Amino acid sequence: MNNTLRGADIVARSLQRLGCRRLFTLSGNHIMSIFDAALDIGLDLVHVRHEAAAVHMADAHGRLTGEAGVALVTGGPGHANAVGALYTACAAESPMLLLSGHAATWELNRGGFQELRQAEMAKPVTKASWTAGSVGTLGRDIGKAIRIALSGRRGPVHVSLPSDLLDARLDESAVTWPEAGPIARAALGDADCAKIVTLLAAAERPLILAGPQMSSAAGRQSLAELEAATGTPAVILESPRGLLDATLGALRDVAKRADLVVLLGKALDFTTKWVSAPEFDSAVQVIAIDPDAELTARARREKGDALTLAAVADPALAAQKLAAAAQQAPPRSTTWLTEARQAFDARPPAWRTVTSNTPGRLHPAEVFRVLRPFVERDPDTVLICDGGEFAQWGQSMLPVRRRLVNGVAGAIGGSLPFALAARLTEPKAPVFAVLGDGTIGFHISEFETAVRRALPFVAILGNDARWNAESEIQRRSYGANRMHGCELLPARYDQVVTALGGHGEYVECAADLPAAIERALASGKPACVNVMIESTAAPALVL
Ligand SMILES: Cc1ncc(C[n+]2csc(CCOP(=O)(O)OP(=O)(O)O)c2C)c(N)n1
Ligand SMILES: [Mg+2]
Repeated sequence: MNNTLRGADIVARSLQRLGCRRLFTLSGNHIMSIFDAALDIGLDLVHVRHEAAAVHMADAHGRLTGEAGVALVTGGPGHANAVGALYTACAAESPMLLLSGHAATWELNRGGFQELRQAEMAKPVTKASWTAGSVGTLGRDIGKAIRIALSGRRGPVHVSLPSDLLDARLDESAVTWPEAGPIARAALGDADCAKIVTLLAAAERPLILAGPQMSSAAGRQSLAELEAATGTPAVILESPRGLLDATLGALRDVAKRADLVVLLGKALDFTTKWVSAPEFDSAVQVIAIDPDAELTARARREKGDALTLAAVADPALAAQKLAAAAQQAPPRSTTWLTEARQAFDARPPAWRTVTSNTPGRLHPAEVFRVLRPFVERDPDTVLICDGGEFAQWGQSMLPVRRRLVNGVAGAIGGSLPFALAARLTEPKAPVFAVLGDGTIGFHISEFETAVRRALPFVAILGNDARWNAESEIQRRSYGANRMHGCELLPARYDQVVTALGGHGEYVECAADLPAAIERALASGKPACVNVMIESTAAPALVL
């Protein structure tokens, strides 16, 4: 038996050959063979408290490193728990792989233990999803899955692994190992590049709307270079609030005046309002650059003749090439760019001084005025913002350098797993997570994971004892006397975190907040600063 390997060994070693050092996982009958295989090759198992957290962590790993994050869960219910979180990774175009154990092939259609049509279930939230068919091809499956996750428009891939294939043995010489190698990226053609530079120069008020791939630190840098080289304001649309993204100030006013919009790896979707009237000028022209031909085709269908040019190309490569080409062209006036930047950066002066009207509660602006210098203290800080009204204030008032948000999926709950994954990939950088009290309930048990793994970060919790984003919808749509079903208790989440071995702070007045954050950082533990806040609608900025 010395020269044979189990299917589980082939899976673990294939991952290792492709550069994977860490699995985000939750144990279960179907995958214990992979846990066993991981031991022999030193694959780090980050074992978590809910399968969705494992997926969120693999998602964050993918976004932060540009390498595929890997989540490993058990079959049936473990897989079902994981699938929901793929929605966020899919919308964020995050390269990651979900490996799920699966009932043995000989059990299928016979009422096998935890039998489920897993690949079908994951299909709508992945780029590709399949069930491995033989022990001999497991290595190829892993290689193919990671390649798909990292190619073109990136995103999650799922492979189900039947337990009998993981237990089966194969002679080592018969194993096909996956090849690590560069992923081909479609370059922007020279002619298209020249044409786009000319169109940008000819436009009076051009605007670049970029997609999720540009939201990494490197992506933001190259977008800033493109903006400077072309004199064209360039923003990333990464919020389901679209043109009303709290981060982007009065973008909506800028969009209305644009005469040319370049979609740079940004799907023509609801967040862009399909670049149509009344949000945009009815004569606006559109250029679509996207790695996915289906999306450039969709832009063509939607925009018809208003689509001046469509190119299938990697957005990051295209940004670099366009910037380099534009640097050779005569510089354009900076008037429009200056105007647009002022609009993006504009915040009401009242935010500098606003305070709460309720004793024992802070206004969200008070919280973020205090937090800002902490986030700015270290340029490597990773800032994580969840959804909900409180976190929108954070998105609007905190600097964006290295930031993870839930993304256009608009799903709440991922921020605590994101924080753990960020701490693992960035062992030295401070990590802050901003979230609401409803949201913290989704994955609060991951504080135990963080304590167990010694992964310090600081969660800034805005506690208004309600699911306020939904309360606000009720107020707007049905009236202040019809707000119900969204109340929560003003619970002591800080004490939950303390009980799990972390550090808790409870804050009811702004003057106490700086010292509380300082103590949270100094504790060296995963920490929760539970700040009691006034329920306040998310900021909407239109000048
Ligand atoms: C997975 C998921 N479930 C439900 C929602 C709907 N939703 C969006 S924000 C929100 C309220 C969040 O409450 P909280 O975290 O307390 O933040 P707040 O709005 O109160 O500041 C809800 C329920 C969602 N976006 N995603
Ligand atoms: Mg709340």
